[in-house]
Amino acid sequence: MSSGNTCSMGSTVWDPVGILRDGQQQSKEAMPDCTVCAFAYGRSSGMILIGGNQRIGKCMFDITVYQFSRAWGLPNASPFCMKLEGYLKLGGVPYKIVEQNDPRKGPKNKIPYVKIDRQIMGDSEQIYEYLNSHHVIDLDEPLTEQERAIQHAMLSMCEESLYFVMLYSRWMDDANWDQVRDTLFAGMPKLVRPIITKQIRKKMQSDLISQGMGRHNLAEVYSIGAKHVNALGSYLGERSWFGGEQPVKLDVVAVSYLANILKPPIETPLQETVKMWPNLVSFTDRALKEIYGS
Ligand SMILES: N[C@@H](CCC(=O)N[C@@H](CS)C(=O)NCC(=O)O)C(=O)O
Repeated sequence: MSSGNTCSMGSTVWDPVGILRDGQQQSKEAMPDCTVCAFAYGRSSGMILIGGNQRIGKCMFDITVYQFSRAWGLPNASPFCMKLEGYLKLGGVPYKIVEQNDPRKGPKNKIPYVKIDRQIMGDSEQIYEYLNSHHVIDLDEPLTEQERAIQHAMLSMCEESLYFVMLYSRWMDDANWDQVRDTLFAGMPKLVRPIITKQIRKKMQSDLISQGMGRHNLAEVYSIGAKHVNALGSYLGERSWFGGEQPVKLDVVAVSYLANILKPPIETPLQETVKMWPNLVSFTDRALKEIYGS
C-alpha cells in the first residue's frame, strides 16, 4: 500500500506528516527515502515511517480542527466540538485548532469541521469514520460486537435527542437566555450584540420547532432529557468507564454532554437529574481530567 512517502489506501492518496521518534515533525520533502506502512495492533493503529530497515517514527495526517471558541471553562460549549477533540486526544492523534464561530464557513454549515491534508470535511462522526478507515484511530477496539451495538444506540440517543434538550435549555428556556447570550457571544461587539443575538436565537428556536423538540413545553422537554440521563447513569453503573477498564468512544460522547449540562452556571432540571447520579458526576470529573487534561 505504500510507495515512497505517499500513501494510498483504496482510492485515497495522501501525504502524511512524519513525526520522528524525538517528537519532531517533518514534511514529506524532508523524508525522501522513507516508506510509510499502515499497521493495526489491538487499540494501537496508524502509519509508521521506515527509513533504511528501521522504524524511525510515525506518520499522521496534518489535521486542523475548526471549532467554536471555548466557554464556561469547558473544552467546548458545543458537545460536537468537545467530542471531536476528545476523540483525537484519546486516540493520540496530533491536531491544530482554529477558532471558527461561523457555521456557514463549514462544508455542512455546521461546526466542527476539519481540514485533513488538503481536504475539508464536516460532521464529527464522518470525520471519525474517515480516520478509522485509514487506521488512524479505533477507540472501540476493546468492545465486543454487542457492546458496540448498544453504545452506538446510546451515542444516537445523546446526539439525536439529548442534544436538542440541551439546546432547548439554552435557546428556548427564558430563565437561561441572559447567561447563554453573555457567555457565548462575549466576543461580539456590544453595539451589535442585542440585534444579532436576537436573530440567532430566533433561528435556533425555529430549528428546534422544525426538529420537533421545540413543540414540547419545558416540563415535557426536561422529562425526555431525564430519561436519557437516567439511561446513561444506569448503564455506567459502578464502572469507571463505559468501556469498562478504559475509555472508548461513548466515554467521550457522554462527557461532552454531561460536562455541558453540569458545568455551566445554568440551573436546569436536567442539571438536577445529572446531580442525582453520583457515578455520572464523578465520571464527568474523571473524564475531563484524563481525556482532556482539565
Ligand atoms: N452532525 C454534526 C452536528 C454539528 C452541529 O450540530 N453543530 C452545531 C453546533 S453544536 C452547529 O454548528 N449549529 C449551527 C447551526 O445549526 O446553524 C456533527 O456531528 O458534527
